[in-house]
Amino acid sequence: MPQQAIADVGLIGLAVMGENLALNIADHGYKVAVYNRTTEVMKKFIARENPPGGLVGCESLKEFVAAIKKPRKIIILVKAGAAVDAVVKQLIETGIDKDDIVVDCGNSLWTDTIRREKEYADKCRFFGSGVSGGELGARFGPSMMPGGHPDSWQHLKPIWEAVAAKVDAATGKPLEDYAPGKPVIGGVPCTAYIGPNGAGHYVKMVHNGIEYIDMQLICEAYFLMSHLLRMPANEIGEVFTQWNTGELDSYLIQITADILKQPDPKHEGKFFVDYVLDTAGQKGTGKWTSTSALDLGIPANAIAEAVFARCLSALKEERVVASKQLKGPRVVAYRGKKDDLIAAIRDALYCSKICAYAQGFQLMREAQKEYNWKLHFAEIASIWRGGCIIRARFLQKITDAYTRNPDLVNLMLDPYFNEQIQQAQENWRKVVVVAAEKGAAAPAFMSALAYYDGYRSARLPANLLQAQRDYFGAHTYERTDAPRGKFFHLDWPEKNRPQIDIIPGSGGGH
Ligand code: 2AM
Repeated sequence: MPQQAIADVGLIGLAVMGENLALNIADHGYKVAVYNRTTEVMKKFIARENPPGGLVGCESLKEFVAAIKKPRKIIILVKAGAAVDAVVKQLIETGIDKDDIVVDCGNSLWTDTIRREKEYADKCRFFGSGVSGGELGARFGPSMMPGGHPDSWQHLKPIWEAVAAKVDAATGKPLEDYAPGKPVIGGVPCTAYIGPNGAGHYVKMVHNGIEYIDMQLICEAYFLMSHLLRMPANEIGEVFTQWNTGELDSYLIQITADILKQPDPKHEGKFFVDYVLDTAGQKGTGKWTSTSALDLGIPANAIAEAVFARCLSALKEERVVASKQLKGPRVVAYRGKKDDLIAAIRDALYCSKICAYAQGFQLMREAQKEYNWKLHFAEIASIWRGGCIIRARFLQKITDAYTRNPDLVNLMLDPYFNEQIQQAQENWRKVVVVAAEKGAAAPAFMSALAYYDGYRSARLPANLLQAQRDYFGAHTYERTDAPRGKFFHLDWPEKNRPQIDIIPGSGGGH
């Protein structure tokens, strides 16, 4: 049992992310006090993993609090939701100080972080930090998105910068030389102060929303190659390996190539992926991103489509029944040149990915207005270059785009990305046409294209929509021949009006 404050930092919650982050921090020369509600878990961890003196195992919160140097820096890595509040309250009851910094590193809802910072303000300095990179990221370098009071950040910064993933300063490529006890030296850390209160958790949530659509797009590319070209998994894996040498170079493409080439452990000569049931789970961050987009009125339709694609996949039994009753085109196989379609699918994936990121960044732009943050988009893109699940060569290009123009309204309007879409859009359209013609579901490719075409339309059919709203609900409309902000209502012919009571201005809520 530690007798005095010897630890530089404390960490509560020794599930795999917590354990790995503690080891990562210890690798950088910090002494970490660790505590877990179930003491046995902590004891096993210490017995298995105590790097030379780096961890201080604590059996009680009292011991834990006493072991940490003041002002204490306490990281919480427990399940998002009620457990975070439970732990903070226990720490307060145990006796932490008002200027101790309590950092929630879980996937918390940003509004909870805003609420917690206020709620615990007279008891401690509550801080929220997104952490991305899965188990391996936590162990050897995640991307970290800290949000809270800037004074608290000054205390955390050296630790965050030490443990975060590193990228090469010149190329932006991740420096991934993983070895326990031998942290990567040099490079630019994948962490930067995001903003006050819930900003870090918000940006982490959008990161996850983008991750949803990134994964869905890859899955659609695989699906089209598999269904239209009848390619076996390993051959598709080779295509992904090839794609990973160009603009699409990314962690998700790389692991997809590995997964597709993986033999099945139970069936000789068969591929693992063919035995995985096609129903996707989700933990909610994609839904949160989409809900936030709906709340803020931002058309993040491709991100939402990725969430719905998971929902649709989960209706496995219904789909099996429907597959026998709802008929599609008779001929499914593609009759054109295989290599041409593969190249077109690559372009569809690339263009859709640009749209997906455009939506994610547009959403953050709107959120910063709502919550009074000043987000630094080049920096956000730059800290996603390494450590996190969406790390990709592409993120250097986004960093460059927002460095060129920090006020860029939409990523697609950046000259580089505009040019990229121009070069690839014919193929993108071809893939959407082929998928529709052959009856192969490619919702994210299609939805991203609809976003692109909608965004570049100076005139959309909302003129008719607004006229409809005025007709049945007296919702008023603006005119093309009058200044913006001036609203009109037409006295529609009485005989055509529905027989309902209309309260002007409130309408039927449609
Ligand atoms: P446990 O080992 O005692 O279950 C992920 O669930 C991590 O969060 C685990 O370390 C778990 O501890 C911890 N955890 C979950 N709910 C908690 C709570 N209400 N209080 C403290 N720790 C909790």
